[in-house]
Amino acid sequence: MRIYLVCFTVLAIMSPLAATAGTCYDQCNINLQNCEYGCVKCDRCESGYDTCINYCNTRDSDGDGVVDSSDNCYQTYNPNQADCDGDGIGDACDSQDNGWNVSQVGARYCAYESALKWNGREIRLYTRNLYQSACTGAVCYKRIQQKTFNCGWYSESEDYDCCKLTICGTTSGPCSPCDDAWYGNCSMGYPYCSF
Ligand SMILES: [Ca+2]
Ligand SMILES: [Ca+2]
Ligand SMILES: [Ca+2]
Repeated sequence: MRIYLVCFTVLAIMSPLAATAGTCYDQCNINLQNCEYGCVKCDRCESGYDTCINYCNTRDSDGDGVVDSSDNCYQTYNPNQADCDGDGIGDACDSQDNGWNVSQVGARYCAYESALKWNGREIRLYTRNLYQSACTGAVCYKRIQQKTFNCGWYSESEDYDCCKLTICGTTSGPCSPCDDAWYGNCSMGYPYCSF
């Protein structure tokens, strides 16, 4: 009696109501294991297994002409298989935009931060990188920390002079990294990248 129950299960998953592409093969394997360990007439169940796998290989759940095993959105009709970010998940069912590529690496400083540490005030200088989405063309930026140095017990109002003294060796005259960092705008109208 057991063999018929197992083989019935193999045949059952071949119906159009069978589950997703991922579970189609899983179900075939599960039932083959049942054949190996539970069936008396294993050849009969193994034949069903072959039929099951063949069905999985040729099934096209969403009817877009691409079989489930090759379809990058097997439950969504998308015959063009477009995948703008190249992550293997088609645009039609991809909720995550992974197509962000660096479009500009900033050499110019655009921001600084100061923080009190146990040994004094720490200054951090940043530059900006721009990223562009291969999917939407949208642009965003990220701040990239470039230099960190400690200003001892300078007060916050003296950070700028401390920066100039540390980077350029003097507090008089211009000092591009510090000038850029203090007065540069990192966002330039772009949003900060969410990734
Ligand atoms: Ca399909
Ligand atoms: Ca599809
Ligand atoms: Ca994708």
